[in-house]
Amino acid sequence: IRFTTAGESHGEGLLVIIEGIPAGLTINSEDIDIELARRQRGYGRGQRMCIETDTVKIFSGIRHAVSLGSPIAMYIANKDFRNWTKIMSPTSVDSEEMPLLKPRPGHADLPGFMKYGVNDFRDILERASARETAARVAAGAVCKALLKEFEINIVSYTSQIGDVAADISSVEEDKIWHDTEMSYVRCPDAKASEKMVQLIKKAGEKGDTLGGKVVVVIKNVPPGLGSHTQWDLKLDGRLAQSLISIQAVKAVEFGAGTKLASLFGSLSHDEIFYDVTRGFYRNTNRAGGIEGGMSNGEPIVVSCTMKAIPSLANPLHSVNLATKETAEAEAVRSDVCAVPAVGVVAEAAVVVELAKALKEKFGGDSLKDMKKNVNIYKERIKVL
Ligand code: EPS
Repeated sequence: IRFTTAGESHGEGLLVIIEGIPAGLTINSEDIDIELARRQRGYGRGQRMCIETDTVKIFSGIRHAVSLGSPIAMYIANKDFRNWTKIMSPTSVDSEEMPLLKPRPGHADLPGFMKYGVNDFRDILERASARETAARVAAGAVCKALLKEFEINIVSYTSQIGDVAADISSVEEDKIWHDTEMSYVRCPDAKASEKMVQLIKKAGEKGDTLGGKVVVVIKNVPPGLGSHTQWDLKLDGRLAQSLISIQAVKAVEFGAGTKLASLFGSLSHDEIFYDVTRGFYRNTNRAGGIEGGMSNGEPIVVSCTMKAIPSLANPLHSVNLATKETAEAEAVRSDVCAVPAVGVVAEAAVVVELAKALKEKFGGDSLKDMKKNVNIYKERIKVL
């Protein structure tokens, strides 16, 4: 399974092609749209989200809501394009737009300007924009449908925004999902959620932005996805690559993550137990469900840290690329905080990588074959 995206933030739209999805999988465009809508929500999102109502148009690979095994191509229109037809025209037109020349620290503006030899860093920011994550979420929705067939469930929640951290120890496990989706910031701790909203409000009033942290939890992943045999086959390495490539994500942690630096070995690992009905199990999950680059059957728990968005209404110090004079960075429209959206994007990143690993292990051009193979494997593991 592999996918590729195309599209600029203010161009006509976003395209995504995902290949390798087995035939026979039920995929409804409404389910993809639900994921796209989840990505658009969250307190702190900018005006752009009031313009867009992201929906997917399926071009190929699906017939009568069932996958054909051929490449699935999907399109998400940018409604805002109607306001940018000249600026983003693919043909040569007279545009009176001034070039963007005052790069935002933390964005792709300056390195992209130097690397590509452009005269206007709009040529860079259009593709660097997190708008591209809508296409990734569409690909993720297809993979989510695949994982659902194997009863692999995925949830995510916001665990921190700025200096406000959530405490979910008192939230009942089966309520986490409901409470997360009800919260304006996708945080299941109601008190922290309210504080996060207030903090985002304050940051917005000051022309500032905020980052934070999200946690993704995937349950019922069969053991043995990924492999210890080669560096680029390790499941944690692959998930980390996929997650860190999300715009503004600066750190990825599995299980106890950076806390492990200060713990003795006796408190760092998950002791192994066995029960005839449960099979092998652990009472802790410091490894976050992955050992030796392979899923171990415990829930996969991975968190992502997102930096504060670098488009500040109250801009940072910069330099005019044409005159080399001191300047304030361009103040372009953006979000104050997009951490709630990152949770949804991170889910997509994780499910695509898990779907790939699942197909590698169990093969199958058709869902039927894949299911058969998974069942045979599960039987073998049971009687190990
Ligand atoms: C985004 C669309 C963008 C930004 C944001 C994410 O729309 P616009 O630039 O028209 O406001 O709101 O992009 C960034 C945070 C960024 O740094 O580029 C979206 O659809 O998620």
